[in-house]
Amino acid sequence: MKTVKTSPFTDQEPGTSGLRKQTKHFQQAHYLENFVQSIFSAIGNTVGKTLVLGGDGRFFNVPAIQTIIKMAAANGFSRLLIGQNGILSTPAASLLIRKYKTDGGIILSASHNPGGQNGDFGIKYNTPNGGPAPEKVTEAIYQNTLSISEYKIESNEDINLDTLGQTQINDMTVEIIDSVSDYADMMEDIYDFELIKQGVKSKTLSLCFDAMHAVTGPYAREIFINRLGLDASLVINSIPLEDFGGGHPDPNQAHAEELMKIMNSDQAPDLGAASDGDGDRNMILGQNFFVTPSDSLAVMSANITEIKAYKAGISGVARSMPTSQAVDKVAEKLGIPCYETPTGWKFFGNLLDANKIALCGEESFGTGSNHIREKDGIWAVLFWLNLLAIKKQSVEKIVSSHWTIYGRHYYGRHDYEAIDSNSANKLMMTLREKLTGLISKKVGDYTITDACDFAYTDPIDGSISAKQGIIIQLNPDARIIFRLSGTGTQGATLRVYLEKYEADSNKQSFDTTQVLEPLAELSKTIADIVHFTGRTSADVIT
Ligand code: VG1
Ligand code: CO
Repeated sequence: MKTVKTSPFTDQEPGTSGLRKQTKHFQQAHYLENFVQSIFSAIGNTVGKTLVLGGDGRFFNVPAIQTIIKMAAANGFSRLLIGQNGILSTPAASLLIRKYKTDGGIILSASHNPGGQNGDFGIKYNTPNGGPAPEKVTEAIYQNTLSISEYKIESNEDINLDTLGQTQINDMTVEIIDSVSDYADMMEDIYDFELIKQGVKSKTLSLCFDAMHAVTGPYAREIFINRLGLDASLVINSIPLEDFGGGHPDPNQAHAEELMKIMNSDQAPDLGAASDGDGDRNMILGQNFFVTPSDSLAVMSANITEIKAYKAGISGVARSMPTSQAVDKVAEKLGIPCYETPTGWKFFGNLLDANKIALCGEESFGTGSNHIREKDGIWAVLFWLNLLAIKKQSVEKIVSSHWTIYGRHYYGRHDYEAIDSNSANKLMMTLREKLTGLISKKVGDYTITDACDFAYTDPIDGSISAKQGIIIQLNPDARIIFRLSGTGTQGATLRVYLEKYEADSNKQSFDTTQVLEPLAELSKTIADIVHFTGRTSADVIT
């Protein structure tokens, strides 16, 4: 065992979902090691403890795992559960932590960020409940990174990650486990696989799933092809590649091109779906029809008791603040609470653990339930498959009927990417300063009824998270939200979220871009976007 002298890096503060940097940045000497030792120090007394370990298969995944194995051995861990070939989707890792009751897990992923030598890499620590470390833990890790002076590492040979089985390093057992089977079994417990299989056999149910060359490929092949009998040729891009085939593994209409083409063609299957780098996001499509993630959450909530695992009903729901308020309407009708949390899955953990909620989601293509403590891409796709098998209606029909009952929330997120960090901070600061002055102002066809900076008090542990995004509430019912991304690695990304409610069923099938155009213009004026960013329009609209 070696103790290696090191000195702090000042840029290891975890963001919305772990520490993310350009891969090359991660590869510099001691960078990964410092952060891992800081996680271990935050866990405290690591002797005898156990961890789940795996990643989304991107470039640097395997070398990072080898390093972490050596460090875990040197820090006295008793057991590591590692996905075969180092592969674990984020939801699968969350499940394994819970199922095998480990002291948490380390997931190597930069999620939807591109991978490869010139892409991004990331690392996150999940706590024993299977969920992303809450802010008090990430803050402790960050503080440790600022004072670290040494780390411990074993000098053993690399472990073979390809073969299932156990290896011993001193007192630590390294167990290579099947990455997929526990997860696939759990999906069978939640959903009615028999019913879906009948639909597939009778050719009344079909799916195209795009794994985007990322981690969900093996999961999708096992579940959709082997267990459900779906058409193998429609599970596309299902071999995980270190650079995701040069693509951007973010399941949205802009990045899942191949899938969009199939779903907008005459031969489109009933359901189209995609997931991201680490398998926690999902995009849901019908034939020539896009379901916004916010609507998907609302439709799931409204139909939750149709699904085997939730037939007794659910205690409550939650959404992140910028997510549209479609789910609120459903909760109101069901008579259950709807919580509004800051962006990032870590804020749902306490609510799920305390059984205040059983279903939650984010506008950024994330939905999940109390089955694990992460958002879950394939789980969401199966939810829709199961729902289609029950309702025997098209995706579009299900969603438009939903709107007739609850009203439609037109929704769009406008991202200004890789802008100068100082200018982005100035934009937010300037906006914050003028908030109170905005109230009651008439802007275009709207009146500003409220303007505030979102702060969240966790109802379970009372912890406070301030400055989570600026909300401009408008009358007639619409919202504009401004916040800076916490997952990017180059400059800053400004996210502008636009939402407009329409109760009139005669006005629910308009084009989203057109409906939101006036709000997009307003957002530029309110935040002086052109002045601060030098951009006249957003780079990506989802
Ligand atoms: C983004 C999304 C957020 C999501 C986070 C992690 O964060 O907006 O909703 O939880 O990514 O998702 P930000 O700070 O860039 O807006 V993933 O799939 O990276 O684990
Ligand atoms: Co992800």
